[in-house]
Amino acid sequence: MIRAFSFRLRRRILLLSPILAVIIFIFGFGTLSADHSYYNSEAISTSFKSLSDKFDFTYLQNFASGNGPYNRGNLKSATLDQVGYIVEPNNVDFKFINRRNLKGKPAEILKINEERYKEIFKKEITEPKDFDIDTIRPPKEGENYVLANATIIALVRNHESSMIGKSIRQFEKKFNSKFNYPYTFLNDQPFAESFKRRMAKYSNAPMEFVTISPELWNRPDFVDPERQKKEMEIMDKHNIAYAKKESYHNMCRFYSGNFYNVPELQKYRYYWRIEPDVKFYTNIKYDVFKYLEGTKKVYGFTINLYDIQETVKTLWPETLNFLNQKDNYKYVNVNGAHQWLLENLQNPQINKMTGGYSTCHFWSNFEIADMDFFRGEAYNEWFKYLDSTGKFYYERWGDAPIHSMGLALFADKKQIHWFRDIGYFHDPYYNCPRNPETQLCETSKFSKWEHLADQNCMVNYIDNVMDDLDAIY
Ligand SMILES: Nc1nc2c(ncn2[C@@H]2O[C@H](COP(=O)(O)OP(=O)(O)O)[C@@H](O)[C@H]2O)c(=O)[nH]1
Ligand SMILES: [Mg+2]
Repeated sequence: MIRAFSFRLRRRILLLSPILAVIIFIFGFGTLSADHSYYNSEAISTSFKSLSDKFDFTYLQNFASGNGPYNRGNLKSATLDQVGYIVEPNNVDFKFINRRNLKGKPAEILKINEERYKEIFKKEITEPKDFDIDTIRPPKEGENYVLANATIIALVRNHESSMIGKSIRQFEKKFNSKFNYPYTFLNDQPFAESFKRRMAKYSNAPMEFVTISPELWNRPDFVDPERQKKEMEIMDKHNIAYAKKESYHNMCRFYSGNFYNVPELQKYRYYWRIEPDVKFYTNIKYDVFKYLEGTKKVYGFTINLYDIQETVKTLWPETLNFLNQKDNYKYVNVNGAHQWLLENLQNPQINKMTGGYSTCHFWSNFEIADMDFFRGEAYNEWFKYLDSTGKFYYERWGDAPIHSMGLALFADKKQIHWFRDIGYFHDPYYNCPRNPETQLCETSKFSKWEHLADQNCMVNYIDNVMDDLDAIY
C-alpha cells in the first residue's frame, strides 16, 4: 500500500511538476528577488532610513534567524560589501567600496585623481542652479532688506589685527559690503580698544567683540596634565605642527564643540567663519546664508583635503566606540558622506594609522554653516563623548576633521554644499574655479606647492559622495 501510494503520489507530483515549477518560479523568485532587493543600495538606504527614524528592526528578522546564507555574520559582511555600512544597536560599522574600481599604486591613483580634478575645473561655472538666485540678490540702494539670521565669525588674537584686517577688506569687497552682515569677533583675552577701532575701519557692518569664558576655552579638569605633557612631547618629536601649543589645542576644542555655545552667538543660526590672511577671489552676488536656508543645507565648504594622520590616530576608533554604545546607532544618517571618510586608495598609509579614517575633511578656516546642526543632539552627544577621552590634548584633534566627521555621519550628504563658485585661499591651498567673477587665482590650482598635490581629497569627495556633479553648477 505504502509503495503504491507513494508511487501514485510521485507520479502525480511528476505530472504536476510543470505547474509546480511555475508556482515555485513565481513565488520563489518573488521572495528571492525580495531578498536581493535587500542588497540593492537604493532599497537598503530607504529601509535603513526608516529604520533609524522608527527604530524598527523587524525587517531584519528574515535574515537574522541564524540559519542559511542570511545568518548574522554573513548579513554583516554582505551588507558592508554592498552598501558600505551596517547600522544596528551595538553593531555599527563602515567599509570603503571602491565604486570607481580604481586600480594601481597610490602614485597612480593620485595621477588619475589629479587629472580628474583638472578636468572638472575646466568647466566654466557661475552660481548654484538648485535655487532661484535672483530672489536672494543684494538689496538695491535704499531697499529694505531682511537679513538672514547670520553673523561673520572671526576668532582672533589682538596681535592679529592687521592680518584679519587684510581678510576683512577682501571679504567686504567681494561679499559683505553688499549686505552688511554683522561681525562677531571672538577671543580668549579681552579685545584691546585699538583692535576694535581698527576693525571699525574695515567695515560699516555692526561689530560685537566677545571674550570667551574660561569654561568654554580652557583645558577641562579631567585632562591629566602629566599624560598631556608626555603625549605632546611625542607628537612634537614627530614634527606635528602646534603639538606642544596648548592654546592651539584649546582653539581646536573650542571650534569643535563650544563656539556655538557662546552666549553672544545664541541669537544667530548661520555663520561664515573667516580667518586672518585668507583671500577671496570671487565677486559673490547673492546671499549665501539665504541660499543655505532656502536649500535646507547645513554646511558649505570650499577646500577638501587630507590631515596629518598622527593628529587623529584614534578619532575614528573612538567614534565607532561611541556609535556602538547605548542607542547611539540611531544618530547615523544612512545617506551620509561615510565613504569619503573611508577612502583608502590615494594615501592608504594614512588609514593604517587611523584605524580606517582617510582623514579627508573640509578645511574649516572657511565655513558657511548652520549652527543648529552642531547644536543638535547627535553632534553634541558625540562631541561630549570625544571630549571625555581627553584626546583634544593627548592627540591633536582638529576642529576641521571633527566638523567633517560629524557632518559625514549625522547629516544627509545633500545638506553639504561645495561652494564651487567661490574662489578662496588659505595658505597653501586654493579653490579656484573657472568663473567669470573670479580674479587673481589660477584656475584648478590646488596648492602653492607641487609636492602637496597628494593632499587634495576633492575628487574623492566628488566621486564617492556627490550623486551628480553637474546638478548644482
Ligand atoms: N583668540 C585666539 N585665537 C586663536 C588662538 N589660536 C588660534 N587662534 C585663531 O584660530 C584660528 C586658527 O588658527 P591659525 O593660527 O590660523 O591655525 P592654522 O590655520 O591651523 O594654521 C585663527 O583665526 C586664529 O586667529 C588663541 O590662542 N587665541
Ligand atoms: Mg589659519
